[in-house]
Amino acid sequence: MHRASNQHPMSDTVYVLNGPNLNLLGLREPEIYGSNTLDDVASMLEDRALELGVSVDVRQSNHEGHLLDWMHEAFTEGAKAIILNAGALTHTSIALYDAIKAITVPVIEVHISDPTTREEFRHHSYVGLAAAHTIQGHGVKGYVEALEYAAKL
Ligand code: CA2
Repeated sequence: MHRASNQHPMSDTVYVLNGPNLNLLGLREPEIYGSNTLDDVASMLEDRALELGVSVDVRQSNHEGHLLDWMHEAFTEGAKAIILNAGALTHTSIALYDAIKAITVPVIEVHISDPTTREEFRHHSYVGLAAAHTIQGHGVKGYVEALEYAAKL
């Protein structure tokens, strides 16, 4: 999934990267993640981005390497910020931690649910150790809050 809203310099572009299984958003487990789809989230972000004078590029992949490549791309292209919901890779991926440390683009970690109130294995976040800011447990509106935070950077 790849949705860009454009006509802005790259320095105004916020990458919104979503990891494994987030393509199922709104389609499965609505009691945990709500009933909005990732396309709905992309539309919400595009509307808010217009108001904030930034642009968003919303992507999803089930492959860790794609997320890493996109983070490197955001860095080389000079993106303003990255909003990252790495899904379960949050709790396992030292590679994502290294990527966040390696690039100068600020990364804002987002989780729809609050992983710290769920199973023990979700309590630790490699992404959170390196991210500039974390928003979790605010449902999909957490993405919009992350965009507002990014726009102020
Ligand atoms: O709360 C979040 O946003 C999570 O990042 C979601 C991940 C989970 O592993 C993290 O601990 C917290 C899971 C993404 C799975 O997404 C689905 C969405 C809807 C239905 C099924 C899976």
